[in-house]
Amino acid sequence: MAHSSIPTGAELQQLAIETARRCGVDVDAAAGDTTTGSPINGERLSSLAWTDATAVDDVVERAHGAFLEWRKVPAPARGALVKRLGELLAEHKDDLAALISLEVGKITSEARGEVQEMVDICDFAVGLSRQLYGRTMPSERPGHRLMETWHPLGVVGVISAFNFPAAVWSWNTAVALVCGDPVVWKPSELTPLTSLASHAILARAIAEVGAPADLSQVLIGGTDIGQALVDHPGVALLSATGSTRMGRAVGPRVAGRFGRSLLELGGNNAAIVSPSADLDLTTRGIVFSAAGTAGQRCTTMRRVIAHSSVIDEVTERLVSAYGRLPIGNPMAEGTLVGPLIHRAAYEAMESAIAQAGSEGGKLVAGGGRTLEDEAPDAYYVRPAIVRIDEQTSVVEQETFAPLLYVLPYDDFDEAIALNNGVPQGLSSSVFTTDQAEAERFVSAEGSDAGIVNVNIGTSGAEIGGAFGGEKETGGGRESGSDAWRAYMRRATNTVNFSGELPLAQGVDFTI
Ligand code: UN1
Repeated sequence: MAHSSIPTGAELQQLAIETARRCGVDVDAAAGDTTTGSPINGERLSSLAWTDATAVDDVVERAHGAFLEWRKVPAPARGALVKRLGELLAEHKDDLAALISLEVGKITSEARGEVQEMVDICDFAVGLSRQLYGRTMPSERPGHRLMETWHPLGVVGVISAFNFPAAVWSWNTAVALVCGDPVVWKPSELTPLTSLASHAILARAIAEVGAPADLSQVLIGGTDIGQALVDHPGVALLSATGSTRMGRAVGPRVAGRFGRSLLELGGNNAAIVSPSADLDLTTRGIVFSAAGTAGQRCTTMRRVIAHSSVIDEVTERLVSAYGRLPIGNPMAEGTLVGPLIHRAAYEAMESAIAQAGSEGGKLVAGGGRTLEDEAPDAYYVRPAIVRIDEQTSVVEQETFAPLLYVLPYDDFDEAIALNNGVPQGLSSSVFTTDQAEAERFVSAEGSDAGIVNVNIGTSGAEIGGAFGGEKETGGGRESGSDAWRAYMRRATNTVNFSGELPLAQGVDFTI
């Protein structure tokens, strides 16, 4: 279903410039000759100056200077900066959401949701600033105390992807700042305005509370900058979100210099639909996770594994819901599916559909472009569903587009094996009202993903939990729970107040 008309390039450019200015971006100073388009109409949105890898040494050195100051500030006082950041993000919620829609093509509600994640992680990090707990352990020696303390780690490099251009930075930054670490950010080349705006809002908070200006730096440019951060010995933690291919290049290089990396890579997330599932709820859960964000979340549902007794009904309900999805201008009210980020994403979707066809799959909904007359350079697609009997090689790949495979199973062990039978391990769900099935799915013998849900879809995680996954997803955890530990270094302290020198393990070393 086509929805609402597509705005012109001039309209979007005007909105982008005004909005970035309101967030505090010096648009004239940032101007340059590298253009970025909007996926809404495929036309030019911004022309900005790019920097390159030669800037990285100086930027990391300045960040290190800020670190030397910031690590001395008590953590609860560091929390005051993040508190102010959260307030300013809430004030600019509509502005940042507009920039996200303009650069990524997210519908307004989801773009606002992304900014809400930023506000939420700030709240979380402020609380965390008083809870960076270490343990004390009983020492085996009399008159000794054994404990651990957590200290700021150093400069954190953040490489983020186009699809969550602001929230992923904020998960890292809010937590890094309360942990005592400065951040150097290399955002996606596709989302420079959202990045400059987010950074400008933090820069304002930093100035207001009198924190070191170099706590936050952003580098607008190409992959050479990311590579320089990966290799820079001054970057203590490299937090990278993107494709598995990118992670495969980043992980070993950071490890090679004994740096720390936090990787959040591809997903190929499945939902199991059991015969007992509430199919109304299941359908809604699947459609949001599979077609929402035009299939461009790392948590997007890409596979449905449905019991053979319900697979036909589940498929029919999905096909019917897909037929009613309003596709179009993401900033228009009522739109649920915006454009794909670019032509390559569309081509990848089409080629996956073709490959699925050759591997025995049948396209039962969607596929192909829509609105190409109105917006020839934009890539609006109809979210697609492919029925396929086996988990063939195309099903094992992550195609970053709204393409959902529906597969059958007969017994629950087989469903779990299919869920786990892909290289990625980010998110997973089971729709069931059978408690034993739900418990098995979340147990050690169940889903092997980092996110394991019951009766909700695979996407849209809250910030309070640790976010990330296993296998080719990279193993990193960001955001809530105890993910903060990756941003600090732990020291184990043994303090002797006995006046004697008993050795551990009963060792005798009398001189
Ligand atoms: C991503 O797609 O990189 O759970 C992040 C979710 C969001 C974050 C997705 N909270 O879908």
